[in-house]
Amino acid sequence: NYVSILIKNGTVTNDDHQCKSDVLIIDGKIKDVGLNLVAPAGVQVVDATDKLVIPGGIDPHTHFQLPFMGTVAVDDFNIGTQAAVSGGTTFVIDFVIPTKGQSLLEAYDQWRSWADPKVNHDYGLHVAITWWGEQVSREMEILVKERGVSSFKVFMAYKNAFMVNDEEMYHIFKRCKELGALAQVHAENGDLVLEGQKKILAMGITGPEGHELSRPEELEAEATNRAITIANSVNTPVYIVHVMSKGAAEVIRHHRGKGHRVFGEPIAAGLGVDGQQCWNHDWRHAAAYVMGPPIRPDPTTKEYLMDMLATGDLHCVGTDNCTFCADQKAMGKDDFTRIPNGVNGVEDRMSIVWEKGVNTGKLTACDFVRVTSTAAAKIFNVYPQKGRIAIGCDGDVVLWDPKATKTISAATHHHAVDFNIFEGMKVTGLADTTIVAGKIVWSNNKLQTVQGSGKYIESTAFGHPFLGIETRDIARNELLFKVEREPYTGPVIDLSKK
Ligand code: DUC
Ligand code: ZN
Ligand code: ZN
Ligand code: ZN
Repeated sequence: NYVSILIKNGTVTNDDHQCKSDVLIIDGKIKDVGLNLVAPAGVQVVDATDKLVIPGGIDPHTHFQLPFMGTVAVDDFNIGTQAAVSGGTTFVIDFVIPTKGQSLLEAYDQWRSWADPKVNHDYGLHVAITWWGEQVSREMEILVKERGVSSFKVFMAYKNAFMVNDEEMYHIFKRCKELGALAQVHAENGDLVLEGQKKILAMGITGPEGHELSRPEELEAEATNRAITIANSVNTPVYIVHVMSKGAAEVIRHHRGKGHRVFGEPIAAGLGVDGQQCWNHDWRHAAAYVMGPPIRPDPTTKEYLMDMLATGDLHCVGTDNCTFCADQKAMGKDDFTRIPNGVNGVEDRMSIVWEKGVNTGKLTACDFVRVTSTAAAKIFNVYPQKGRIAIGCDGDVVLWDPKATKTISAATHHHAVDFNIFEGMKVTGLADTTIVAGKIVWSNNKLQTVQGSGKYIESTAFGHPFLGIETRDIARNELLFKVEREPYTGPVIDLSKK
């Protein structure tokens, strides 16, 4: 029972093209894009004068209700996806994280059972590989061929929990190559993080400021270089999640300059704030900014990362949304190594990028769509079902108001968490109206979401990071999705060549 909507008088903005156009959505899909479209009987008309009509945002990195560091993240799949749509995001890719020794399929089923009844918009899943063996190798293939998983993440940190060593990483990347799946990495030298934590605690530093001191950016840059080196050794592309430092970004740029296929993901926290917040005298305030890898204290890091997005050296903006309330953060009151790592971001990501990217003149409106939506859709192979305004694409559309302003605050946000790391930041550029599968779920500052209405979206293994306007299941050689009519024939950014 999809609703039909005609969006009139807006400026349709894709990653590669911008023009005045109406957009007709019927039965959850975009049916027509063009000037002076006439509303068929019974269709709701929405006026988008002075608004950009953009593909719904895609957050490729969330951890809703993640069991982590002895507690569980408070934004669950219901609240997390409500926060998402209130900020203009209509698709997230969360991470299945099996424990060491656990069946990947069992963990995948676990995440599906958490998410399916709760999501207010579509979602996808990456799967973390936390151990290695025959069973893992077999289950990776089943995930790719039968569960729509096309990306696998390894952790180089969180020793004794999720971390894998170089030998395991080599085998996992090799398996990704065989399956055509994309390898993703949390890049920090986990052995040295542990030693650094012991060293800083031994110096008597137990507060949140000890977090970054114990894992400086060299440990991120070193691991980033090592991950790329191992990926290159098996000739498979690699995607670095949460690029937090200049050092790590430099490493990525260096390898890309040599023609290696590396993708980098800055996150909202890293673009919006700096790690000096961890020195705040209010413990709760300081602890709220503790995440891994740390938000760097160098206040120019965020502008640097934005510049790298503008040039295409970094690719899409995630959030690592993984939220813990004050009482949970307080588990680390006497020992920063016990502060649950994680920050908010899924609600504010789009506005942070507009404010820090477009309002500063670094990004065009098309760039904004690229880094908040289209690049992720292409890299994770759900394009153009997601990430584009064109005939045949999903009716996940946002009316973006470039002039609207708000001051971000925990008092008004839609997260379950009791703190917002962007508290007090004034942003200009907001999601005015968010449409999910042809239904308005956010307008006039009110949510009208339907819990459980979102669907799990299968992705397909790549073979190639950008398959154009057809989405093919390489393993089964089946055409899964094709736009009905080619909407645009101009140049298309090929991420593999950029
Ligand atoms: N970092 C975090 O801050 N939280 C969840 C997992 C991670 O890698
Ligand atoms: Zn991580
Ligand atoms: Zn290289
Ligand atoms: Zn993460």
